[in-house]
Amino acid sequence: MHQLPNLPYGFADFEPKIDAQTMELHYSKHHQGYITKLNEVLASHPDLLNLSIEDLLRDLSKVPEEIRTAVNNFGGGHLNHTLFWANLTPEESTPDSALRELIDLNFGSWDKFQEEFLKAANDVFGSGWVWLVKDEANKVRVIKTKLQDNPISENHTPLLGIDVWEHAYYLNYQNRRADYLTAIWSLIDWGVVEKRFYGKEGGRDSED
Ligand code: MN3
Repeated sequence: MHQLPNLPYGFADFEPKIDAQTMELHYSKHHQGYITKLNEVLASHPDLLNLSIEDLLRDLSKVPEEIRTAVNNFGGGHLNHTLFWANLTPEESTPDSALRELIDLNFGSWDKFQEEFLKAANDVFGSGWVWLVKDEANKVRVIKTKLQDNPISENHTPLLGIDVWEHAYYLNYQNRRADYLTAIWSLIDWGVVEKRFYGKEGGRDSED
């Protein structure tokens, strides 16, 4: 059975940038909702319940066609949010020199990276995510995904994922997605991004 990961901070720890009510609803209703539905879908396929969420989504062709869309939506919702919570920290976080070098190499400069990332996040039409990923050639780049698709299904390693569904910001920011993005940019745990690049941290969910 898939379960909510524990959060290493409290719901109110990002106030006033992200309000406690949004955090609580997002975690205990939205994320839990994806997990509940994923477990319901997998109940009829016990062999698949033994796979980690990453393994399920990495190769969706292993998932029977009649539940593939549901596994992608609910499983993606589970993995995306698991990665997202771990990407955030109430502590001060600055990218260290190795990560900065990597970004400079791939984007030209940190400012260009930030600009490209935030533009992509603003440009997501409707519900989706923006990501910094490592591709198969070990390059990092910014991509957008629709709904709850996860980059792992396209052979990309997600390093940083930001939720731009309205439920992530609407209570506090209404239609002002750009303001939410400015706020959340200041809450990113760059150490986690770097660990994921080097394969030291997977954002794996807790399993029974
Ligand atoms: Mn969400």
